[in-house]
Amino acid sequence: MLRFLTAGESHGKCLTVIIDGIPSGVRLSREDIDRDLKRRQMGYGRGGRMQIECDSAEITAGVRAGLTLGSPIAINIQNKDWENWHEIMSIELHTDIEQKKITRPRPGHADLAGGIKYHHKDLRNILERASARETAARVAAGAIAKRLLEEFNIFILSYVIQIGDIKANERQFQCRNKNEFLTIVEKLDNSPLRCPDKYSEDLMIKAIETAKNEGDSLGGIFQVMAFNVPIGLGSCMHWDRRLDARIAYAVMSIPAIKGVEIGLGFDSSKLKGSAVHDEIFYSDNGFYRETNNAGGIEGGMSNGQTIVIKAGMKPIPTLCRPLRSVDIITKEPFLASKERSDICAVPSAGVVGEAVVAIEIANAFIEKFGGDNIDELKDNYNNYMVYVSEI
Ligand code: EPS
Repeated sequence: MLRFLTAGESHGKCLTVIIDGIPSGVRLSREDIDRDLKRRQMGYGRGGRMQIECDSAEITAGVRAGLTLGSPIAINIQNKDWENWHEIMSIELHTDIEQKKITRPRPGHADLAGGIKYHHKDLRNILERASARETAARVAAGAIAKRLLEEFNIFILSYVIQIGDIKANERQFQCRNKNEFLTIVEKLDNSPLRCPDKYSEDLMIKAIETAKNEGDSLGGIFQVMAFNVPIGLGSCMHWDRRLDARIAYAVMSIPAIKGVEIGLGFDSSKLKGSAVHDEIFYSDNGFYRETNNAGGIEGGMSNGQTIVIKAGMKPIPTLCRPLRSVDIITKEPFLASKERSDICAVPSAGVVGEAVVAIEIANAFIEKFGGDNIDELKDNYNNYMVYVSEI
């Protein structure tokens, strides 16, 4: 079983992630992880913090001579901004801390519920961990899962399809091999919002500019696609083994995500069955479909088609424009506002989406094909693929 845990506060010294269950013998370098950490930091609409940070993964365990050992892999990602916060975030009691207490919860954030739940009178004790900074650690874990999946020609990418109410034109991609994948990703990463529709992207940028000038923020929708996933990952036998449920859980756990769809998603509920279900055909190459409304998953199992996931992100709750709230100590009303904030982080959330989907697919893959070592996993996978091709 693949599992991981993250630790770290947004302005603490570093983020830490431990990922367990990766078989031995997988080629892994710091660059494999840093590439995705950098991609998560990009995107038009990020605030001042992204100019401070330059995320990089220090691998401290689980890898030797460029290969995974089969032991837990541990990674640290330094928070450069910690230099500016080390007194406030000090592990030991610091005299200043009382004066710098945060007692004013921001609407839409974890501040109020977390403060009450954990008995904190200083809301910094909540917001530091609830911060989306934590997703850098998940991206590091996801990069390792992606590295494993790449050994089996499985590739995962994401792009932005909506910012606020501006929708991009539908675009589908094909990634049959690593070259095709790299070409598409490079193109997406070189565009400011990681959106393949240039015309809509310009409108989206203008909408972000307007939101910025108004002290406001914007959400949106990103799409994640997983290519070449073999048929039969996940299971119809138990609720908690269904691949769509596991993916939805993981994507929903990304901060600010409010909705997840697989394939046609909510739209399928408006259509007749004959318009929704992907008819089955057979040729010399085996079974095939002409449509992919199911988004690559039927009965909780991958069906061999591209897995397609959409996630809706709410607007970032930290605003420059004041919102009404109440001080938790004095109970006085006040206007919650902040000078430094991201305006829109949907492109970054897409990269986090890739990571969590990669982890879920890698987990289901390991579950199906087992193996403590990559060669064992490959043998099991290859035998199964021979069986599939002979049906
Ligand atoms: C975040 C607030 C901002 C974001 C941060 C998430 O940070 P700060 O409060 O330091 O300005 O930039 O995101 C990251 C640091 C990151 O790496 O994504 C929040 O409150 O969730």
